[in-house]
Amino acid sequence: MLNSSEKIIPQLAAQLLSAQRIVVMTGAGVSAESGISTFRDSEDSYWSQFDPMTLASLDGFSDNPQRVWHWYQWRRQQIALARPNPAHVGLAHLQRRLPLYLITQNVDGLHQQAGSQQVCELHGNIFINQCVSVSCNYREQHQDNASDLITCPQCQQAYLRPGVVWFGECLAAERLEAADLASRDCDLFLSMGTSAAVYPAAGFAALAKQSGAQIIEINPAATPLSEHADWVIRAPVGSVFERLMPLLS
Ligand code: BJW
Repeated sequence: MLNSSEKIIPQLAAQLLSAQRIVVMTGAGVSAESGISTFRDSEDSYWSQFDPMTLASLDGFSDNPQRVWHWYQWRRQQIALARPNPAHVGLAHLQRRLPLYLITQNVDGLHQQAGSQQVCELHGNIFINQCVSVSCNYREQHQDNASDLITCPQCQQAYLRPGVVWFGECLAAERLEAADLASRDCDLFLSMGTSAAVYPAAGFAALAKQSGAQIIEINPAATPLSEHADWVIRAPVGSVFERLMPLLS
């Protein structure tokens, strides 16, 4: 059901206050108002400009590690300048007050910067480096001054790569399981700022729905989830939180 009337924000506030277990799934649209590009939805988005398999797959990295590393360096610089917006801040506030489990596909760490303590980072974190070799478990926090490719200091054989999940790669089992369990067990599932196109993340709303949860989508554009959602709020998520938070504080 599409509902963009003025009443929708008070209704959302009431749903949040009465829910027993809330799951929020965020995507790139939640960081768009912090100035970070999305992947698919506009001419400026990453996959409109660059080939995803060249930059976000292990094959792409193997073909040209330098190209991939530099792209991630450029994104790290953009992200380092970004600040949490009203949606990140509002969600952190809600997490302190309500039984809210936060799942994000974003790798930018802005939820944590806004004060969210527990965040299930499904696609990893761009400020982690890890050894590309599957037989080496080396991981480190990325240092700002590391602009060139780094050889793994542990195995000394392979390059470090960003600690994000690329196409064709499995998500970390413990995060996948935690997100799966929370989605099956919630009574309110909010999907915000995601095109709901990338699996397995896009499948969690369906798991929640099968368990009887209400599904609410916040996104200015239609997605494959829209027709399955109980309500859709067609607005930028920052403006929704600016109107929502005064009703909850
Ligand atoms: C706003 C807004 C505002 C804008 N307010 N909203 C089942 C079916 C079909 C395919 C598959 C399947 N299972 C697996 C696959 C393959 C693949 C996949 O899903 N492909 C699809 C594209 C078809 N999945 C995988 O490969 C995953 N791995 C996996 O499943 O492993 C098992 C396996 C192994 C081997 C073989 C097969 C399976 C891994 C997926 C990894 C995704 N990685 C990326 C890059 C991460 C690193 C990085 O950041 O560089 O993750 S791709 C990119 O997409 C990134 C995002 O997290 C992800 C989702 O994007 P998101 O967040 O939804 O952003 P957008 O841009 O798509 O949408 C933004 C939305 O915001 C838009 O709707 C706007 O309207 C909205 N918006 N402003 C509110 N102000």
